[in-house]
Amino acid sequence: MPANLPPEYFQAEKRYRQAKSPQEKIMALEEMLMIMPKHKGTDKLRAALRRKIARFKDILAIKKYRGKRGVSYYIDKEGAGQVAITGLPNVGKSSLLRALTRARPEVADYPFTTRIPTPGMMDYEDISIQLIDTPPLSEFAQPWFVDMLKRADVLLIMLDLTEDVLKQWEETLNLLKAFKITLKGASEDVRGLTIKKALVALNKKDIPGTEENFAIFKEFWDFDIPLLSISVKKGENLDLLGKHLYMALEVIRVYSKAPGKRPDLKEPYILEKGSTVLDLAERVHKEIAAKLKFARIWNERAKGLRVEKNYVLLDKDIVELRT
Ligand SMILES: Nc1nc2c(ncn2[C@@H]2O[C@H](COP(=O)(O)OP(=O)(O)O)[C@@H](O)[C@H]2O)c(=O)[nH]1
Ligand SMILES: [Mg+2]
Repeated sequence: MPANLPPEYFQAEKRYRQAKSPQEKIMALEEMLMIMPKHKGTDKLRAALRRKIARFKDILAIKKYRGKRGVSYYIDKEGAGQVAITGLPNVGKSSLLRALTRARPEVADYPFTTRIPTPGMMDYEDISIQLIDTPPLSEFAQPWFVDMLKRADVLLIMLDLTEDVLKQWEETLNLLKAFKITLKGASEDVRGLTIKKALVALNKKDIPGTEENFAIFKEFWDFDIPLLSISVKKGENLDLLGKHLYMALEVIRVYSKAPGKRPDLKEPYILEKGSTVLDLAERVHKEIAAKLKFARIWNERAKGLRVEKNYVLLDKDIVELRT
């Protein structure tokens, strides 16, 4: 702990310790962060404070309601997109959230450990993706749970390679269908169903003999849905999983740049794939969008190329909006 912290810092820290709600904790932490001098010696401490703030913000994202049908949950979207982790009991959903985020849902080797949803933010390159750990798929699912799956941008379906994977896959699809959900690329008849983008991860590949199960499953697989074998326990293929999740979200990140200045590479704008220069301008500021004349683009191929308002942006473009 650096010795040169001003007394105001310790007052704010005391307020943090005594805070009763996540909002109060966040306020006190933000004060501590503001007061703390910015230099190399405080880098770690400031990073730790920022992590704490982020964790309380995750907690705040869960909204709990008590209604006629009992307790309901709703999770505000954050970051580049919301991914609901779903699957039968014990496939490793909660373990995955623990491995990829700061969230700490309970993990146990008996089914139905998870009864409430837990969100967490996963870092992917320079952005973050929101993951939600959910209760297992079952015919007794609560209405809020079905709504949560329908609302998510992507479903990450997990299967357990130590069990009969084909049977689990069929059961998973049938349960989703009972909730009126189908997966993009999984069935022909989609009338009356909500279509969700999905990714399938077969977990526990660290267990000997499971490669064969994966090989057989891949043989059978003729859906247009990405398939991945992972081990949460050993951290195998989790990088690949992050990349696939990002691709499944179908978003791009672009960096804005003011004329004559360096681009702000810290905070990309996240836009839907297919967005144009004008879409970006609207996100940046209404007035800029109204006065927009053209833009200049920097990427691997172009260095300051002039483009028009309807130019379709690509992931990682640096854009200078000209009014
Ligand atoms: N061998 C192995 N076990 C795992 C892996 N991931 C999770 N588990 C175990 O599987 C059990 C169920 O995990 P949990 O995350 O609670 O599953 P959930 O019910 O889907 O949330 C626990 O005993 C975990 O330790 C993995 O990659 N390999
Ligand atoms: Mg769980």
